[in-house]
Amino acid sequence: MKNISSKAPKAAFSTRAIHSGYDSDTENGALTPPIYMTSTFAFDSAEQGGARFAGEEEGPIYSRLGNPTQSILETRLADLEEGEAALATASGMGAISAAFWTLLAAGDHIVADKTLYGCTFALIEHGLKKFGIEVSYVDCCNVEEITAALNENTKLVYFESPVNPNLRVMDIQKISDEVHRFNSEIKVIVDNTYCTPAIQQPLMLGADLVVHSATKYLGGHGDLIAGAVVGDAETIQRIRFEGLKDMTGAVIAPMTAFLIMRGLKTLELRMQRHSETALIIAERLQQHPAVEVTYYPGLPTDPYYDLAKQQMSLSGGMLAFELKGGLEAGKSFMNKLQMIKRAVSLGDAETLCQHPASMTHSTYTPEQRLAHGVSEGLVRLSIGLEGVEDIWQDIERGLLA
Ligand code: 3LM
Repeated sequence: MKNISSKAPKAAFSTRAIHSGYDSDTENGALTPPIYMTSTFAFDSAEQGGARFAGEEEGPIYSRLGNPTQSILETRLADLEEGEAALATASGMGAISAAFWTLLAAGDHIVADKTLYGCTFALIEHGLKKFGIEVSYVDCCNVEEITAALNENTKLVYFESPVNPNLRVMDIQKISDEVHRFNSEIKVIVDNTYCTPAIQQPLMLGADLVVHSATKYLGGHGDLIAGAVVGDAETIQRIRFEGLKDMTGAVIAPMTAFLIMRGLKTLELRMQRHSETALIIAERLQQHPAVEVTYYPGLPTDPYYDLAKQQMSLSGGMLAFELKGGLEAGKSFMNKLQMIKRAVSLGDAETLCQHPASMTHSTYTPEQRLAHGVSEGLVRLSIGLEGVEDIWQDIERGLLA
């Protein structure tokens, strides 16, 4: 089967997640894509090498510039996110930093949501700012706050939806429309790690670029670190040859690209199961007397429920909550868990529990956490693929404690 995505009518998401970008006819019939474990590629002639470097002839050169296994993954990711092109990277932070270093220069201004994954916040706060880029943190749930912050130097608007770790949801379509009305050149970048394209496709809602930590649901098995940027072909090409090739060198390993493709085959199935179980757990947490507040956009009482229904096909596997006893109760809950692992990361088959203030969001100072909406007592759960009653039994044990 040739690149299935080019056939009309378009194949189903799950079909494309399995087949897109790979033609077994050209690979000795191999069912799964070969892993090209090579750092460099031989040229037929000096002229051919020169032509490849000059961009006059297509073909591999050196694996920091691209590798055939990586290319199959990139075609597949672009297809699933409905983008023209994708770039796979060594980590989610590699993807975000390659995009930032390509699109920004000293004197530029960016608008970012006030709550970001801890290392993304640190990259902006300790990286971009050091190199003369101005930052406005705003509440991106309030589109007027974004438009009020835009100025003639603004080059990009950056947010996660839902947000790690507090699960606020942004109106991607409205933000993209308003930002582009102000200046169509400004790039709206959405971190789609929590949803994956199986749930939400920001490019279809008007965003310019999507970034991912592929370490999470895309890989799906907790056995790799990787990232991706998806968008229009011209921008992705720039990020590949500036931000990736020359500035970060954050190249994905061929074996890792293979493992992500293995994960993608079950992405839609997994997201359905993660979402189903997370909703049941969120409902039970919400009703539990020890719980002060539960954050999950799939709960009808959640302030983001309607918006999430509009732009997400499922509610996802991530939830967070605060216990009535605050920080101490949260820690004691975590220490009582038996099956559920106390670990950062998310999107794995195993249910994981972590404390953002002292772990993923410890890059913020306590004052910054307060200002940026990460409460000290918040506990985050990445709901896995185990049986729902087994997950609940462990959580209930923790809550009783
Ligand atoms: C975490 N997050 O446990 P990598 N964007 C988002 C993310 O959640 C992450 C990245 C980007 C976690 C990692 S904390 C030390 C563990 C929304 C990562 C960065 O570079 O692939 O880790 O992605 O929340």
